[in-house]
Amino acid sequence: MAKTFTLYSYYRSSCSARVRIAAHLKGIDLKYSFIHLLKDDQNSEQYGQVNPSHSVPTLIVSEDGAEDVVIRQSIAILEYLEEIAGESNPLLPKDPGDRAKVRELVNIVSCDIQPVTNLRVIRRIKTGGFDVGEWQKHFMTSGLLAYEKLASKYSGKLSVGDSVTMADVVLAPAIDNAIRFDAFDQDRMPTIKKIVVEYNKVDAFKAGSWRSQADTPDEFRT
Ligand SMILES: N[C@@H](CCC(=O)N[C@@H](CS)C(=O)NCC(=O)O)C(=O)O
Repeated sequence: MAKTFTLYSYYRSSCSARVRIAAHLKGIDLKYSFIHLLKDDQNSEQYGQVNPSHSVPTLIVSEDGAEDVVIRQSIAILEYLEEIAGESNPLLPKDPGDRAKVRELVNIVSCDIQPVTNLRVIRRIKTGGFDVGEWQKHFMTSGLLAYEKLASKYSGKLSVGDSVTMADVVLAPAIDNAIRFDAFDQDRMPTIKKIVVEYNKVDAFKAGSWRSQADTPDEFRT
C-alpha cells in the first residue's frame, strides 16, 4: 500500500508553505489537517501531543494505515522529502559547496528571520506596548539584506544557480510575509526581486502559496 502524507498546516504559515511548495515540486500528494493559529488550535492539549512545540507544520507519514514517521520541524521535513524523493526536482545541488550555499540561505530565513517574527514571539512582546510592526520589519529587512548579499554572488536565475533549491522554497513564503509587513525593499534587494519573478513561472509556488489553500479565506484568494 502507498504511503499517505498528512500535513498539519495553516494557510498563512510560512513554515507550512515551505513544505507545501516542496511537496508540489516533488509530486507528493499531501492530505491536510488544518490548525488555525489565530484561533489557538496549536495550543490545544491534543495538538501538543502531536507537536510539543505547538507549531505548524507537522508531517505524518503513514503506511498501511499505521503511523510510520512524524516530523515536527519544517526544515527536517524538507530534508526528509529530499531524501525520499531526491530525484524529482532535486532541492539540493550535487556539489557540497553549492549545498552549503543553499543551507546558508535556508538558515538566514529559518533561523534569523522567522523565529523572531513568529506569532508567539509577537504575542509576548505585544504585552509591553511594543511597536510590533517596526520589530517585524526590522528583522525581516536585516535578514533579507543578508540574503541579498549572498544571493547576489550565488544566484543565476534562482537563489543558487538556475534551478529551484530549498533556499527558494524557504524564501518565497518569507517574501510574502515581508510584503505584508512592508519589509521587501525592492530597490535594496534587486537580486531577490529578480529571483521572485522566476517563482511566478513555477506552478508549485502558486499551488503552495498562502492564497490558494483549502483553508484560505475567500477574501485572500487570487
Ligand atoms: N522551527 C519551526 C518553526 C515553526 C513555527 O514557528 N511555525 C509557526 C507558523 S510559521 C507557528 O506555528 N506559530 C504558532 C505560534 O507562534 O503560536 C519550523 O521550522 O517548523
